[in-house]
Amino acid sequence: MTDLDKHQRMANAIRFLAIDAVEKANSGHPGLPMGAADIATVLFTEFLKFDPTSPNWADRDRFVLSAGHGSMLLYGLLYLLGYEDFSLDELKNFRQLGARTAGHPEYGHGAGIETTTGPLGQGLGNAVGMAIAERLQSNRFGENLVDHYTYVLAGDGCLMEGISQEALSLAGHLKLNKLIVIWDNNGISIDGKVEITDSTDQQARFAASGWNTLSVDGHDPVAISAAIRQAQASDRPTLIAAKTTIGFGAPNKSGTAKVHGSPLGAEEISLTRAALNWPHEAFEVPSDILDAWRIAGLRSAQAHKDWQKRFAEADAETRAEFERRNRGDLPAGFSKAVLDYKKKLADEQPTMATRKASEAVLTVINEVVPETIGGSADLTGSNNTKTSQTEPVIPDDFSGRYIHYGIREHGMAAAMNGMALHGGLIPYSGGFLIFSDYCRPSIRLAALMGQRVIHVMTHDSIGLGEDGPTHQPVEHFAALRAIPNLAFFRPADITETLECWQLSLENRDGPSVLALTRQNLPSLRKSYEEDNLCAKGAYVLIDSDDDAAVTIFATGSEVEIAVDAHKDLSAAGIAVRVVSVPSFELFEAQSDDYKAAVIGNSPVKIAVEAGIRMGWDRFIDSDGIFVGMSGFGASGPYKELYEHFGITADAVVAAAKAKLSV
Ligand SMILES: Cc1ncc(C[n+]2csc(CCOP(=O)(O)OP(=O)(O)O)c2C)c(N)n1
Repeated sequence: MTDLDKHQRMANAIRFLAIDAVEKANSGHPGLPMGAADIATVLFTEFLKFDPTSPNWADRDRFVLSAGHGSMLLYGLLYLLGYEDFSLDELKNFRQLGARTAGHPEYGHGAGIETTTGPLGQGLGNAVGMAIAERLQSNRFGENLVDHYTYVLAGDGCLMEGISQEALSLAGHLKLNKLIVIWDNNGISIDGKVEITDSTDQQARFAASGWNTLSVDGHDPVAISAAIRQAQASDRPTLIAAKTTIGFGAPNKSGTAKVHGSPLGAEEISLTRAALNWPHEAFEVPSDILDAWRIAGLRSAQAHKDWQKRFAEADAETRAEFERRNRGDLPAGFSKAVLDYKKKLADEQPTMATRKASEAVLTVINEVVPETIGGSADLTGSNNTKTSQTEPVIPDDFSGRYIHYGIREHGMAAAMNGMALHGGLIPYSGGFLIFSDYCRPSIRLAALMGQRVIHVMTHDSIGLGEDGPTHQPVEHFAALRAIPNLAFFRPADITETLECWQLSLENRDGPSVLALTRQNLPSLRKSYEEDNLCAKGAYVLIDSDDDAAVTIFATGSEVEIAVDAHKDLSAAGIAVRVVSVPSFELFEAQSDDYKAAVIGNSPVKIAVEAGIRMGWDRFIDSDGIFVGMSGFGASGPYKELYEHFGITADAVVAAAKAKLSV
């Protein structure tokens, strides 16, 4: 058997596993795996550094299938290479409930899947983050311990999505030369030929952002191999445009959108078996080819051993620190630093905007948690995310801890997911809360994947004032609270900001968003409490001796309004409680008894929040009083806006009195 024969049979094994699994599931995409099988075979048998027996080896090369609909390409590879989680039975269960082989690759379903992909372009964004993480970790721990490539297989769809522009321009700017994107350039998407919707010169587009670009026949293993070798030697990230035929080998359907999104069908499959000379049963891989793949699975075993040796030779402190960061444990000094600062705040009672409070808190955190990587989407001075410890990361120097992401919210959030997935780092961002819409798809994926990324989102309401309704979040609290497994925090003062930061860092299995104000807020926590009161999501800030006639619930900047209203109502002889609600999600996680006690039985329940009512009936019932927004904001000084929209202590007092008929 010549090398070419062997290559083709190995690639055909991928093709037919995909064909057979899609046929059995009666659902899925055979076209991409068939078209990209040659590329994948070259990449995995000649280049990728990985160890199926140790799939989470920290210094493995990362492979991201950004075109997640071609999931059978990845599952087939993982089975052929000997990853334990991907047995032949798993492949036969493709797309079935409970199988590791979900419709799109799902992070956490099985070792070997580096990220969840499916929403096109996200994988490319994640890969940029992985490549950034590699450079950062390599800078910190040395090339002896961190020295790997990040490979991406992207389709036309990934490159058409807007996120690709943010991702590629950031990667080009940072000169992420160990990022290699292979574009499955098959000219076909679902509606037909790509040329009916797009005429971009992709290579020119990447080159314009500082990429090295190559083009190659994606069915010629020698040419693919040469291109990857060239890419590895580049001082810039590389795009390899690999011309392929979608559904390669299917006599009637290849090169058309017919192989996208539906099984080939029995007749076309038997014609394809004949055309590719693959006379085997469904799911049968001849033993010599399976052996060849399993041998390929061993190709980095020695590299892994060598790495382990180098790791063992590192000093004990480096080893412990590397392992701690990769496990995701916070350093030993973290809790003490938080409590010490909380004591100081209780003494000093500072008044400041929560964005400024966040900076003060971050200065404490960044001192003791060296794995945080800050950043902002060009709003550093507004988001207050840069502290004295965080020098900028620049193209030729990754010793810093702060990334100027540029005006690229979506690319930033996707890259942060990639950094978190890579391991060893805790990324946090800065942006305006209104532009959570610009990165929501990536935030959602962080929640789905259970990744610890922290988004600092400032200017969180009409309280931002003059920038007006385009910049004033109204529905965003509700929209972010709606994402499962996302912790959305709206702290009311500096102590709550500290507590919410602590909770975000301790939330290892999901993302957090901190919604922070532009306007100053007083300290509302009057005494030192060792317990993190925000951990319960809602807590009684001001209790009432008598059975309270009124309970006021509020978040963030509106807790101050609730406290003022409490004063006025108390002066009028009305018993009032105030409940601060920094996080709906954490509140829901408490016991029924706790929740019932916090909500209480006051005949009048009022919620105050400078956003829409959605979600608040949980606290105040449908007949409760909501003091907040019911439409878009307006441009003007913020105090006037609060008056204009009736979000004031006077309004709360008047509404309470009216309801009590006093
Ligand atoms: C953000 C997003 N929009 C739409 C889709 C639905 N979708 C899945 S695959 C696809 C076409 C992708 O074309 P291409 O990347 O060329 O893949 P190929 O046809 O080569 O398999 C579309 C529109 C998606 N998965 N993600």
